[in-house]
Amino acid sequence: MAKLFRAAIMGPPGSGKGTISERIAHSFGLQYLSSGRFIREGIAAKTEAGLLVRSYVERGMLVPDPVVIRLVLPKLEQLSNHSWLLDGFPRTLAQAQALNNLCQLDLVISLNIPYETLRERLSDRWIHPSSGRVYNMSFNPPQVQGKDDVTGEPLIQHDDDKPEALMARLRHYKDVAKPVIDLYKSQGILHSFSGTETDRIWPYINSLLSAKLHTQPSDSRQTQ
Ligand code: G5P
Repeated sequence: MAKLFRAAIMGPPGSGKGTISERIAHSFGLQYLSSGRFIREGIAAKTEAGLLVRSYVERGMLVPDPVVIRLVLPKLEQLSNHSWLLDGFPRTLAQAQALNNLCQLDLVISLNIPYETLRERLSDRWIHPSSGRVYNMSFNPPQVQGKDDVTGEPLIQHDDDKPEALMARLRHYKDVAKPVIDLYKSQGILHSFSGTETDRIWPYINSLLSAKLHTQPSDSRQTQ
């Protein structure tokens, strides 16, 4: 059996984690898991955990570690024989340590995107709630304005993309991500990518993953 491959993608709100994750999952056949999507599904289904976390998400705050760890780790345990990509988890050192107790990551992608770019993108983001498909009115607009391309159902905006929640999300991200980034840097598995356009960052990530997944020499790593 081919060696399993476990990766995570980190970055502030709107940095393109979801967009790039979809491309990675599509190009490399990794199972894609998003902590934000699990959380939103719980809120939409009004599960016990969903009701508990709703107020955090609406205020742009991180959901408490024990809650999000209980939500994400069982999903990973179910994928013990699969290669996967994890979007949005771990966000904190406690989450990274909990993940480390379950498995060792092979690679962590970190996205560095300027604040102004993030603000512009998120104020223009539209979502198809049941599938999680993401649109942006200039970058990847839907074929029909306000409608999902596949189902034709209406698109919505996240509560946490409103300006006050967005500022709080960006501040939180900076504070809690640093120790996580430092941890993965010290393990030699962190790869950082900077830029203002996903389409310009993507080829670098694509070639990094091609090299990793086809066991080419590790010195073929590239960053922008
Ligand atoms: P999420 O869902 O993990 P965030 O806030 O980290 O949410 P978000 O907002 O989903 O991340 P993203 O995935 O990084 O952003 O970016 P994206 O959706 O792909 O792209 C953003 C927009 O920009 C889209 O409209 C896209 O089309 C567009 N875009 C992409 N690239 C370009 C480009 O090059 N140019 C242009 N013009 N546009 C582009 O988490 C949500 C909440 O859940 C909780 C927290 O409360 C969080 O706020 N949560 C957790 N709490 C604790 N611990 C965890 N591990 C948690 N995970 C989630």
